[in-house]
Amino acid sequence: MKLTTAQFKTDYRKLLKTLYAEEQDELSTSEQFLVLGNLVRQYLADQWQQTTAEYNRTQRKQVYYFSIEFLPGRLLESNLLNLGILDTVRAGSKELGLDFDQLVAAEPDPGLGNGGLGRLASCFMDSLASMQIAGNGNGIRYRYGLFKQAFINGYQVELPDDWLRNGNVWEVCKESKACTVRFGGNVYLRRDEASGQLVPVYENTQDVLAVPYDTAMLGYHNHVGNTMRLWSAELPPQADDHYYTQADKAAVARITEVLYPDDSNYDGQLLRLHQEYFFSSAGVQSIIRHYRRHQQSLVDLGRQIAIHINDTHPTLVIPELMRILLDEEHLDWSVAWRITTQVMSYTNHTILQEALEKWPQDMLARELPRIYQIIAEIDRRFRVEMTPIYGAERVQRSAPFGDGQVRMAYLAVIGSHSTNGVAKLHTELLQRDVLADLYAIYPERFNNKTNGITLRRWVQLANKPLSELLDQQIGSGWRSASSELETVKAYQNDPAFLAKLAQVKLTNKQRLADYVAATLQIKIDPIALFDVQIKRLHAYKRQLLHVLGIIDLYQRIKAAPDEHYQARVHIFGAKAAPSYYYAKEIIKLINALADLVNHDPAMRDRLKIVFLPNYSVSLAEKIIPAADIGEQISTASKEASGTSNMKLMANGALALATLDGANIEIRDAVGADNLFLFGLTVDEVYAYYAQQNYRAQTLYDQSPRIRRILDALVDDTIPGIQTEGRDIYDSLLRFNDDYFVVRDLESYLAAQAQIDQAYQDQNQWQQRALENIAFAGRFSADKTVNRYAEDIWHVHHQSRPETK
Ligand code: GL7
Repeated sequence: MKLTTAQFKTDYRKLLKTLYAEEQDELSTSEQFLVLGNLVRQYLADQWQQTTAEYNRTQRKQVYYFSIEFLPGRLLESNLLNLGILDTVRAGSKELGLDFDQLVAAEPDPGLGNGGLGRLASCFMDSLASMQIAGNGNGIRYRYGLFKQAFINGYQVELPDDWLRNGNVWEVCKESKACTVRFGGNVYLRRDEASGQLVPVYENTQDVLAVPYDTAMLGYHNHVGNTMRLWSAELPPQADDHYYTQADKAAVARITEVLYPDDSNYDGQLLRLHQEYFFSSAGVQSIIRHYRRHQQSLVDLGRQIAIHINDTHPTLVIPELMRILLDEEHLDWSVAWRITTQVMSYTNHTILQEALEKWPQDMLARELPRIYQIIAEIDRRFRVEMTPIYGAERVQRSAPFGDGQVRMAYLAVIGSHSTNGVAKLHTELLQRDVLADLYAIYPERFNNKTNGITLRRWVQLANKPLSELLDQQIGSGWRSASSELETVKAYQNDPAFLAKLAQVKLTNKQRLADYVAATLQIKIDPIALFDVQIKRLHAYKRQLLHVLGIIDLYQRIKAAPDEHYQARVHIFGAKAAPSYYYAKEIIKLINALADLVNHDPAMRDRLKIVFLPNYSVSLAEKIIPAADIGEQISTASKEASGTSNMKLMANGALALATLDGANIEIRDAVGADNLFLFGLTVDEVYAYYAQQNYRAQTLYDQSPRIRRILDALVDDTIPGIQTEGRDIYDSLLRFNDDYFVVRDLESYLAAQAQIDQAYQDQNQWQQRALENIAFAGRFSADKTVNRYAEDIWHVHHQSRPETK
């Protein structure tokens, strides 16, 4: 859009007066943010309304991305960037005497997700709009986001995230578009006298009103305003013969009160089932209601809409759509089923067994009786159709019902036309292992869609110094077509450019150092190598391996203090699920080790550990541009894809990585010389599983170095971790190290030694950084969503700035 600074200033002053009736200097920073946010809402209104109108007028195929988590990050700056008025508003703010960066930081960061899965959904929302795809988000408006993490005496404590306290400038409540979601009660089918059709009769249900809150998702410089719709649970309007109590109100509000803080872990709570059906049902109802306003027949539904199931949490959209088609639209089962499978597609995000959702059949029958009947019929027909072809055993292993449970991933594959994994290796493992039986039955449904990230947030906004340098060197075309980043390779042997790249990194490291000094009172030197590991705390992600590497360095410096060591700062960001005891012990270990190391004068600033509390999208934006090394060290096969690996790469960090998830494709893109690989391969891990011959204790017995490192956990080297140190030590030796930490330790240490060596040659290091930046466009979410659009959703874009 077009905007001058003068116009902006006038608009700001006027709105300030309307909203607050006060002088500018009376306002707090967060009130100033609210004025600016509301103004930007006005600026984007045209674009948003016109897109919606255009979608209604042309009846383009709509994609609905159903996800129980979204992590959009702060929206002020990204909306300004996408509108094309970021520089104008920054300059205008300055002239108004506002501290723009402070206003940006005053926006709450909506924590409506746990980690990669939720952030991926938000990268996709940004890319759908930027790629001119008619894409809509559908999720839950949690009253409280993921907990805020604090450390007390080194232990994680969880504080409530009251993100809506000052309201949310971006959302619009659409009360008139509310729908009713039914839970519990009884249901039976009765033949309607007049029409002769079977209709379900519901008794004693608990009805919940789903109220939608819409937020605009803007495209980059293209006048597109898509919608993310988040549902909130309320009491239905009061009936004349019934009065609600305060307790009724509280019971209903509970459904959308909090996000489940589990990451890659299935939580079998009843409330979680209610959340899943709540947003699945509300979403499907509103889609069909909207569709019906413009179309006569539902037979073409599959050509007009696509519903995407982001992990199994929204899988109940399948029986819910069947319910509407059968009970409300009175279609035959076979017609309804054809439409449903045409409309639905599913992404799997993990192979961890503990994350595969299963609901007890009796629970589903009690809580969602009609939905249960429909799933039972899906199960019955699947068995009837497939048993003659594939045999009873395979069918029993792959049907929706098994062991008294409903297996949600199986239902998702059976009730959709596409199932994809999120990296090549992950898709292979789905086909070979986790979903092998269904792959045998429906091979044509399986496909890979490697994850991607939006470079608009992760480079343009998070790393302005790098963005400006790239503009100077290769022009600004990369900002809309990320493959143009590859042209920067032409400067690989240009020492002046490499020096500038190094300077950019130093600037970002200084900025992070200032933040660390201000928040943790730890002084770190930007000249040191910044080695970063940022992700949820999980045994399979192996923060412990990183810690053991630090203990080794600490012991080496203590033993030979006068040797030369590459100065290092090890930076962690990680939340643990509140009930994940082992992960919390690792947090305590990292903090205790940090205390020891950071206060030991013998380290002479050659080793520092920084564990930044409350890792979140906005903290990631500060850390990633400052990283020299990004650790992606999961046990091979366990990390489906990873996405911070892509963000770090785009910011010129070199990966220290196992051959897992998307690391493999990053290696293929940048070449093995431009990252540091170590550790077991998937085949080696699987061979250990098959042969059951892994013994961590033997490795400990054979290697003095491993022994010295592990012993530090239990010999009081690290004060304050009596229980934690012992538990962790036991997890490795007594319980035989589920994630092969000990097995990979020496290989990890060797890779770290290579890194120290490589870092000495700064010219060559910057060449490697450049290579990473150059190929980051391959992992742009713009490309990923285009592949979904073509292969899975079959939607046509108006025009596509970027293709495969
Ligand atoms: C995850 C995977 O663990 C992660 O590897 C992947 O990058 C992400 C997005 O596809 O999905 N699966 C999962 O359950 N969570 C993830 O982050 C929470």
